[in-house]
Amino acid sequence: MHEKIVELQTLREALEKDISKADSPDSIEEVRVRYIGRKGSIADLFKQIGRVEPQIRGEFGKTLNSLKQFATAEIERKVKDLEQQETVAGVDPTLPPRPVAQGSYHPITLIEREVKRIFSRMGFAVMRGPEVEDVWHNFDALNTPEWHPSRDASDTLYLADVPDMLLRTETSPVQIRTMQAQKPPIRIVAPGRVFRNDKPDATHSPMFTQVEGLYVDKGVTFSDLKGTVLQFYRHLLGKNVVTRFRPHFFPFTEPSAEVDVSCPFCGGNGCRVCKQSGWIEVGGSGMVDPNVLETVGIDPEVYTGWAFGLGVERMTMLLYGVDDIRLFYENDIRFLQQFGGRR
Ligand code: 2NL
Repeated sequence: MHEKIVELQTLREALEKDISKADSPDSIEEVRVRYIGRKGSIADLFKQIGRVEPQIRGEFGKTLNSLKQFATAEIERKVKDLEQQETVAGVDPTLPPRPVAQGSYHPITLIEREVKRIFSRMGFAVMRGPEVEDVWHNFDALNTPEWHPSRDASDTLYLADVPDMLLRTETSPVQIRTMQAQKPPIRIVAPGRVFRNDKPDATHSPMFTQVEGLYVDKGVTFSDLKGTVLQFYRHLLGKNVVTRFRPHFFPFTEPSAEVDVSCPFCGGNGCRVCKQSGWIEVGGSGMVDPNVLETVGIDPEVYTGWAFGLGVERMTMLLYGVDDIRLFYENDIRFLQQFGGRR
C-alpha cells in the first residue's frame, strides 16, 4: 500500500483511540477541533491533495473523504453519549437551578431586634436573665405586697414541685439582678419571654415577649423618662407620633404612668386601628420606687431612676397589621414567610 494511504489509516486509528478516551464534553470538543476543525489535521490533508502523485491521487481523495465522514459521525455520536451519561448521572447542566429554600426571622424577633437597636443607639446595654425565677426577685424585691392579686396562682404560673419558684411575670427580675451586681449609672434594656396564667384569645397569650428599660443615676427625672420614651416611639412608629402619660399605679414605681402614642395610622384623627380615639396604649412606666432602690442596695437619697415596659407582640401586631396574637405561636409557615425582609 502506498505510504500516503497508510498515513490516513494511521490517522484513523489515532482518531478512534482519542474518541474512546474522551470522557467529558470538554475533552471530546478538544478532539473535534484537533481532527475536523478548520485548522485540524483532516483539513491539512485536503490541502495536500494537489501534491499527491497522480496515480494514487484518486484513491487518496476518496479515502480522505470517507475518513472525514467517519470522524464527523463518530465524534457526533460520542458527544451525544457523553450528554446522555451526564443526564443519567442526575446532572443536566442545561436546566435552570432549583430555588434554594431561604429562612427568615420570626416577626417577634424582627421587632425585638429593632427595639434593642434603638435603645443601644441611645446608650442602653442589653441584659438577659432566667425565665424560671424565685418569688423574691419577681415580687418581693419589686415592692409587691404579700396580698397583691398578681401573686395569686390564678395569675402567676408557679412550679408544681419547687416551693417559691415561678415563671417570671415580667423581665423586671433581670433589672433587680443588674442593680444588685452593678453601681449606677445603670442604663439597660431587658428583653425576653414572660408568663401569665391567661386564657389565650386574640389579644392574650400565656407567654409573650416583653422589653423593660431602666435608667438609674444621680439626678434622673421624670422628664428624662418622657423624652427617652418619646424618642424611642418616634424611631419605632414614625417621627410624627407624640406620647401621652396617664397617671396609673404599679407597686414598683412612684409615680407611675401608662404610656399612649398618638395613632401612627391616622395621625390622631381617629380610625379603626385606634377605635376612633386617636390614641394607642403602648406600655407602662414610672420613677423607680425608693423601696426598690433600697432593697438592691442603692441609696434613694442619692440616686433616682425610671423604668418602663412594653409588649413586643403588641408592637408587632400594630406595625404589621396582625389581628390575632395566636398567629405568632402556631408556626404556620405561610404566615411566617410573609415577614422576610425589612419593614
Ligand atoms: C408593662 C409595664 C413596667 C416597670 C415595668 C420596673 C422595673 C424595676 C423597677 C421599677 Cl426593676 N419598674 N419596671 C415599671 C413600670 C412599668 O411595665 O410592661 N406594660 C406593658
